[in-house]
Amino acid sequence: VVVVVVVVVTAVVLSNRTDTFKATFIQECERRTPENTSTDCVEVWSAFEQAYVGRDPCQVPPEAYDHLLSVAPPQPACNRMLFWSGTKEVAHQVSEGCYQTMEDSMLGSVLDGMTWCGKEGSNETFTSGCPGWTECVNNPVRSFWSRASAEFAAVACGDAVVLLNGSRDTPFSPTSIFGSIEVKKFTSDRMKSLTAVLVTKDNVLANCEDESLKNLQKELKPGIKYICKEVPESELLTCKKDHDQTCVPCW
Ligand code: N1C
Repeated sequence: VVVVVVVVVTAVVLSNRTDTFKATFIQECERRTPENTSTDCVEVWSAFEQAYVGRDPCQVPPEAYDHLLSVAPPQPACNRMLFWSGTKEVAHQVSEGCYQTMEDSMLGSVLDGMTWCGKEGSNETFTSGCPGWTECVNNPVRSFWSRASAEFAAVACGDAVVLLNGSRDTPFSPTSIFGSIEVKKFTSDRMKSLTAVLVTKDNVLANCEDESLKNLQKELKPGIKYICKEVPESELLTCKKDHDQTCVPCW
């Protein structure tokens, strides 16, 4: 009897794990999808779980999400695209209501802050005990952000912005998603310019003359204009507050 109870309870707990994550995913997807579009959130969910369910969580490459990205591609907003690296919090404070970050896309908003993975021989989605960001390269979470960011950058158009961290030694890090993936996906037929905003806190460690920014410039295709500005974080936030919802650029 005890064994049966344990087995049943375990099964219920396990399926609840998948169920909660799935329910949240579909609910968020529906909340974020305008009614007049053809997006079917149940279909989006199955495209999503197909990427990692039943697989070794260290063997999920970015391409596993190809189908998902074709079912739910990010929509570009020309002249309002905002990228970031090492500045996630301030980037979202500044972009709110005005600029589009990856997290403003449907998939980005649904999955931001989430952890998920599968297991060989199981059809469950696990939300704990999953490999960390650097534990293995091909983990489900890292591969998702790599693949989705590539798509987001590939459709970027007009004048785009990236907020980089000027309180770091290397504001443009070649191993970051921005440095290793997004920059390489920008195309000059769509994108006119990239403004790199070096956001600094109390300790200013880098300015627009920084070596790492020369590499950023080199990575940009000819035809994409490069602009660099140094702006203290406090100034950005004050400006945002003063011009709330009018969307004047604060750099
Ligand atoms: O590696 P990063 O920054 O350069 O990645 C940021 C860059 C942004 O421009 C986004 O478009 O790549 C995209 N992106 C996300 O949108 C995102 N949301 C949440 C990349 N990573 C994202 N995360 C988590 O932030 C992710 O799980 C990982 O742990 C960090 C990467 O942040 P970073 O090093 O500051």
